[in-house]
Amino acid sequence: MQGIREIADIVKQNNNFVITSHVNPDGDSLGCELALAHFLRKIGKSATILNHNETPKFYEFLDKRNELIKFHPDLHKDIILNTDVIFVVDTNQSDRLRSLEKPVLQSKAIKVIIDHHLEAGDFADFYLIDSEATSTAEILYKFLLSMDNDIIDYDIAHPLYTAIMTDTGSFRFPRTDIETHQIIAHLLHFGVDPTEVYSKVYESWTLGRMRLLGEVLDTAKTEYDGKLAYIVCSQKMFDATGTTEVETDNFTNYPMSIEGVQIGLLFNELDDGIKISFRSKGDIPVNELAKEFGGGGHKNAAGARLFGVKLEEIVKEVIMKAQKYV
Ligand SMILES: [Mn+2]
Repeated sequence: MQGIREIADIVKQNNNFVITSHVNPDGDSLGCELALAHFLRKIGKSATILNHNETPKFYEFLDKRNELIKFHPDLHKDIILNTDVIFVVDTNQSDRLRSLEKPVLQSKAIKVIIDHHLEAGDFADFYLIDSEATSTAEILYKFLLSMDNDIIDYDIAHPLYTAIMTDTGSFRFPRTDIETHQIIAHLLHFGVDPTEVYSKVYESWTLGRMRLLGEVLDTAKTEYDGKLAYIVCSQKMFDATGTTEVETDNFTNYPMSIEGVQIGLLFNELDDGIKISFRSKGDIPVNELAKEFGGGGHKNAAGARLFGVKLEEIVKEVIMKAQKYV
């Protein structure tokens, strides 16, 4: 991987590190933050993790030492401005840092991105990107081993395992391969318990989330001879079930599980706009479709956010434009 040596030197030559990731953090972003912070402390550095959002409930088990800190400008802005290095993991777009974007861009710290998404933005100094990797965690794993072959322990393996498990949909998404399983096998050597991790992430639903899923599935429709399926989640449903957007994590898998579906869509109506999640099978570049709405992502998984638009109208428009992809 390009950049691996330069970034290793940056780690060796500096002492204070801030680690952050994208809005609405997921298993990959949180797992990478914690693994990287633990690694840095293990080699004698100081590391602070700052996130735009609070940690979702079902990922709190990863954070036994309360290291995942919700960013407050008054309390934490100076940490970002005065640190030596800022690591941004699992995104390469500065606007996805939300409330951290401004201080990160203002900071004179060396900015390093570790990520597996396409079309990197250009706000950082160094990039460690592999868009073929299942997860940022896979890239981070290789980076950590390149620095020290013996560095991995339970506290690094546990969040990395969680990150890879969640970003591969429990080891079934297309880019899961021999190497992924080899990395997982290695991580299991350090005492990670697959049953525990799966149960903490996927079997810790609230009743509200279950009811939200029920309401969302009720909206399922297909188009184009069953090749496209979509579901819609409205603000009313969030209110009625006492849930928030984070709890729609993985809902996109449901339209994809209808036989014959090649494109699956989830429309989320949020306070300030509409979030669309795009999924596809095989060679359908759903990131191109996302791009038509100002979004982006991977070939088989992408997203877009639109502001100042009506839910019903945007649903119609996306489905119309999806026709040439099915
Ligand atoms: Mn990821």
